[in-house]
Amino acid sequence: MSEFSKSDTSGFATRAIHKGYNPMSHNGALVPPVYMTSTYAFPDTASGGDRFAGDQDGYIYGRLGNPTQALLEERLASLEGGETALATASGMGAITSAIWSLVQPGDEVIADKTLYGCTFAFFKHGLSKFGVSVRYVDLTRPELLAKAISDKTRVIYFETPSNPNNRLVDIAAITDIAHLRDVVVIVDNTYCTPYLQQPLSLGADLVVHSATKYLGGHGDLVAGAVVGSRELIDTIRYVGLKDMTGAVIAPMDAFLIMRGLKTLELRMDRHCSSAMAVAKQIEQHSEVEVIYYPGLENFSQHELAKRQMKDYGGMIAFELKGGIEAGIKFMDKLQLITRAVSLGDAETLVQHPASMTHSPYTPEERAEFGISDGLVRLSVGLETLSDIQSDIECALASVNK
Ligand code: 7XF
Repeated sequence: MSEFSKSDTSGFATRAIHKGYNPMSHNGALVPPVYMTSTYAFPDTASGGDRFAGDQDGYIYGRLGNPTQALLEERLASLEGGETALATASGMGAITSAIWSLVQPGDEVIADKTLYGCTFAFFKHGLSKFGVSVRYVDLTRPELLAKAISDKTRVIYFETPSNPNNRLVDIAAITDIAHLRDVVVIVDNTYCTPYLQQPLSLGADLVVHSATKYLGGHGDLVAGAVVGSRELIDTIRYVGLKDMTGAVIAPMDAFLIMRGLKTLELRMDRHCSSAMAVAKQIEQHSEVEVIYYPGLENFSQHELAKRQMKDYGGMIAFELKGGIEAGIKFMDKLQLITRAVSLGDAETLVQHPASMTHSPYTPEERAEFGISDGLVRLSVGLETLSDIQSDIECALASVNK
């Protein structure tokens, strides 16, 4: 097969495995080569100058691009349904490169009330320090956005489902309001991956990812990505990344993400089916006060989840009746499930948002933004389901002992 026969009408898994690569152009190598180089030779001096001036195609220097990275970007763009993509050194590299490219002093960003802790910290300590104000609006209620948006608003930013408490934001409803005012909508699609949700098809302008999570999928790298129109991505690459953050992805990490992408569909199906079973198990347990999983019938935004997501993901958040003490006891009793931050790995991971991923928030901010102290976050992995479930059962049983 040649790369040309694999157009965008191919299925998701086919594009995740083949998109943009023809072995026959690479000595028959089945797997794309890794270009471990920081710089590129110019055929002559004039060509070098022409490339810098943008008058000639061709690689210049590793901070501006690399062929292994370019192939990953082509695949990510195809999977998200975007024109093009930029891979970065981390999820925070993607978020900061995008936002620094879009704002200037005096502008305003509107962000949802629940965000990953370091995204919140960037808004609070980064943007505000340089004259960009951030207004936090509960975007689960789009009518509040219509009231909050102003002539100063340049960017609307949210996660759906949100980290850590799985609140959902109606992407189409938000973009309808934002686009009346010419505001760029950025959606963090880390929890879903493009297999479960494609924000660009619902009107969003940019999608950002922590590729550290499901896209890489094996807990062995830190990386990120931004996907969107060529106009926006070129600005983010040549201004935000090249001159401001320098958050360049390493070629080997680009290669490893492509290896992960080959099994993304398979892995996500398994994450989703196991998480659904685990969520039902936790929901019916007598020690459990509240559980947030979009696939449960009792989840307050279940109808939106059905409409917006292909399946309900691998992330569960819950609180035990005994609050934070019971939650910590539960976590410490787990034998198989690993106490660690991050998510989307083969290993099931558990963490305590208030003291870990969301510790950049003050206790008052956490209370205001719905991140309760007793919340436990579970990233359901790919182990044998009955082993995950019996570990949870034993830990829950020992909470009151
Ligand atoms: O820079 P990173 O690759 O770690 O990505 C930052 C990031 C961006 N968006 C979302 C929704 C994320 O979850 C993350 C990273 N979150 C990890 C977590 O929540 O466990 C980080 C561990 S402190």
